[in-house]
Amino acid sequence: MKLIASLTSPYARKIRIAIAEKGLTCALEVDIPWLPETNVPAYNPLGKVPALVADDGGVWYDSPVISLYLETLGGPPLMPVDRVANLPVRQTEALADGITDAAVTAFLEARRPAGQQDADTIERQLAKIQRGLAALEERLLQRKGFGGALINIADIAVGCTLGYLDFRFGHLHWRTTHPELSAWAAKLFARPSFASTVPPAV
Ligand SMILES: N[C@@H](CCC(=O)N[C@@H](CS)C(=O)NCC(=O)O)C(=O)O
Repeated sequence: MKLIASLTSPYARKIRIAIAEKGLTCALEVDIPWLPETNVPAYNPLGKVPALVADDGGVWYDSPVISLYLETLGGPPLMPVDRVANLPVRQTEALADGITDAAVTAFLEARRPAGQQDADTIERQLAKIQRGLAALEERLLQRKGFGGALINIADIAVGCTLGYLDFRFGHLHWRTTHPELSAWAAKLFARPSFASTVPPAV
């Protein structure tokens, strides 16, 4: 099995952590989809990481689908088998991924030359991040979709979202305004799967 990933992608980090938590063996092929020489479109027509090449040659993307595929391979389950019990877990995962989408969009917009940036786009994405964080804090207070004693895919997705905010949006100081998430993330970030996948400073 081979994972096509960049080391800074929060979605790819989600899968790297899921693979580690499940104790699966997987080669890592580092590929940066923004570079002209990227090979990512050969695996994923959308040109995005992560993509996973299974041992049977099948290729899977995007990160929620790869997570589902990993569940078929054994190891500790990261989502409930029961479809009804699975819904709040996948909802929390989708909320976290959506915050990441907004953060990535805002980051890319803010990286454009000053005269070409659209302040409204950045503002709109930042509002999504703030509303999303408030919703995550509330869901965590209600323990909705989070794993509790056993880590699940929603925990991993939320951790990768918060890790991405640390990486690109340190100035938002999400810990100050979200104490429940802050205390919860401190324990999560100490796990070897998280500690070993912190994005490199670039
Ligand atoms: N929904 C996708 C998002 C993947 C994604 O947007 N990855 C970014 C890296 S952080 C990417 O490859 N972007 C390249 C591009 O958009 O061309 C997932 O969960 O896997």
